[in-house]
This record gives sequence, C-alpha cells and structure tokens, in this order.
Amino acid sequence: MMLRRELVRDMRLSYTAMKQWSLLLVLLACSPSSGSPPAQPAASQPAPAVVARNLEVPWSIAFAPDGRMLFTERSGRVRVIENGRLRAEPLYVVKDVAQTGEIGLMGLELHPGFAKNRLLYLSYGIECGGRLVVDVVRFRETGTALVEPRPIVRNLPAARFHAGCRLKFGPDRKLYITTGDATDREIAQDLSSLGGKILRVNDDGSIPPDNPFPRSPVWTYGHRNPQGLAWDPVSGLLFETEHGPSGFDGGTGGDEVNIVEKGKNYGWPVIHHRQKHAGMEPPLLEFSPAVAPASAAFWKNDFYFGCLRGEHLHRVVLDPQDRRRVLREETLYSNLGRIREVAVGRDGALYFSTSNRDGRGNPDASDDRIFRVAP
Ligand SMILES: [Ca+2]
Repeated sequence: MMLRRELVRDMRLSYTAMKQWSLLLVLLACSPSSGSPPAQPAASQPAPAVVARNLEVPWSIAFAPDGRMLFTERSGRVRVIENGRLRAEPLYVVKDVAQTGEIGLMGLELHPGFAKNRLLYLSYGIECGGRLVVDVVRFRETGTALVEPRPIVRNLPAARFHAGCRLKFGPDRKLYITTGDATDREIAQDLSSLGGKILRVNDDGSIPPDNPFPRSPVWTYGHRNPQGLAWDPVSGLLFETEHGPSGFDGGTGGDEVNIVEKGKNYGWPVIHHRQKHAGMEPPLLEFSPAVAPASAAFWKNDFYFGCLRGEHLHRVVLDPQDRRRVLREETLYSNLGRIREVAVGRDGALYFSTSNRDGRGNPDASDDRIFRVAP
C-alpha cells in the first residue's frame, strides 16, 4: 500500500515536471525565429518561366561550364537540359538505386575543374546486405554518358527517412556531404558514426589533413537531416538547412538554418528548436510549424531555400555589415506546391524545382517542373 502511494506521488511529480518541460518547449517553440519579424509574402515576384515539366522529383541541379543544366530525378535518372530543351534520353540511370520514402538518387555535383577533368559526383541509396546505405560515387562525363564509376565514400548510414544527402564543393575545393541520422537519433552525437554529420573530403574521398577530427571526414556533427548547403559570397560563411523533429521524433517544427563552422556540435538530439546547451550551437533561424527546408543557395547576396511542407521559396535578407544578422524574411511562389531544389545558373538566373510527385504532394498534370527566374 505504502509502495503504491509513493509510486503515485512519484508519477505525479514526474507528470508535473513533464508539464513544466512541455510548457517550456511550447514557449521555446513559439518564440520568434530570430530578431527579425515573421516572413511576409514578397512584395514583387517576377513570373517564373517553366524550363522543364513532367519530371519525377528533381532533387539536385548543377550547371556545366558549357551551359548545360544537369539534374537528378530521385527515381535514378540523371537528365540534361541543353539549349533550353530537355534531352529525352537520360545521361545516366542508376540501376541499383533504392528508392523508398525519402531516399533515392539525391545529390549531384560537378568537380570545380569539370571543364577539364569532366568529373561528376552522385549520392544515392542502395541496399547492401539487407539494409539501406548511401554511397557517394564519382564518374567521368563523356557528353552522352557517365563512365568509370568509382565510389569515394561508401555505406553512409541511411534509412527510408533522414538519408541526407546533398553534395557541394566549397570555395576550398573540398567536397561537403550532408548525412541524416537515418532515424537513429543517437548517432548524430557519435563521432565514430558518419550519420547526422556534415562531412568534408578531398575530391577522391580521402580525408583532408586539416579536418577537425584526426583521420575523420566529419566536419560538424549533431545534425538531424541536413539537405541544404551554400556559401555566402559576402562573408564566406557556410549556411545549412536542416529538418527538425516531427512525427515519430515527437513535436513539430524546429526546422533550422545554421551557420556551419569547423568541428562544431549543432545539438541534435540533445537540443532542438531554440534550446540552448553549453558547447552546442543554436540555429540562426528556427521554424515552427515545420517548413521542411530542402536546399540552399545564395542569389544576389540573399539566402534562398525551397520548402517542401511550407510549399514556397524562402528568402532571407542578411545584414550587409553582419552576415550573422537576419534583417527580414520573405516567402515567394506559394502557388506551386512543394519546392525542393534551388540553384543559380551560369546565366545569373535562379532555378528551382517542385517536388509534388514525391508521395506527399498534390501533383498537377505538368508536375514535377523546373522553373527559371530571370536575373
Ligand atoms: Ca540543431
């Protein structure tokens, strides 16, 4: 009897603590994302032109020095647009791609020396020994095909959800790779795991000697599912977008924009939303409810990213004097459904893709599409 009374008291205490904790979380979640006012619809939105239609989840876009646009479709195709026309035949098809949930053919990036060496990188999910992993594979592009596949980073932790995997070369000519926590949240804090990280490798997959952790490709850690990377042309800072906890992780929202710096810990799963913890970096911007940021690019010195759940293109105007300070946020193109990739062409135009055929959208007859906004 005594034992039961103590148990009830303990339960009440923990319930009270839980209530206080929930209230704190709600307060944190409702706090504005930064010192700036909430995002407003942009005052002027130049009409975007359709560049390609009837696509299947265009995930990643890159521009060759010869003017061609190359992009991935999540189902495994690498496609080409040249002279304004979509080539009917894919440049390459990843035959063994594992496409389920959020995983499939994802990242595409060209080597900074592509004009001479024709090296192209893809990241995609495959099944290996009954489990899902992501490989980063380097190819040589011939103009009509991809040849000489060479995996440079293998067996990244993956799952149907939270599989990353964005590829971007930095101004330092190193390849940066975003990896998700593969729904195994604890690995994000585990420096021996490559999940929940931003990795930095040489163009052949070897580890640069100036990485923060000896003999490790890990650049930063404590990430949940980062999918956007872009370097600010003004400051050189690396901006990242990341999906916050939702669904089975509990809560909603907590999507992040972070400034990513060598060796730092971005908190997941110890902190999320706008929680603070010694030795961990709070986000620059936090979004509740979720917008599901899927990409990142700088255009005319503003920071842009596509929003899947948020169904718009998001613009962040930064202080020209202090690039860690947000002046204002705007939403654009809120009438096209889910927006995934955003990229700047060699023609100075902004390109972005819809993601209405990814299983979570309401595609119309012409989805998915790639749009161009004139410079
Ligand atoms: Ca974080």
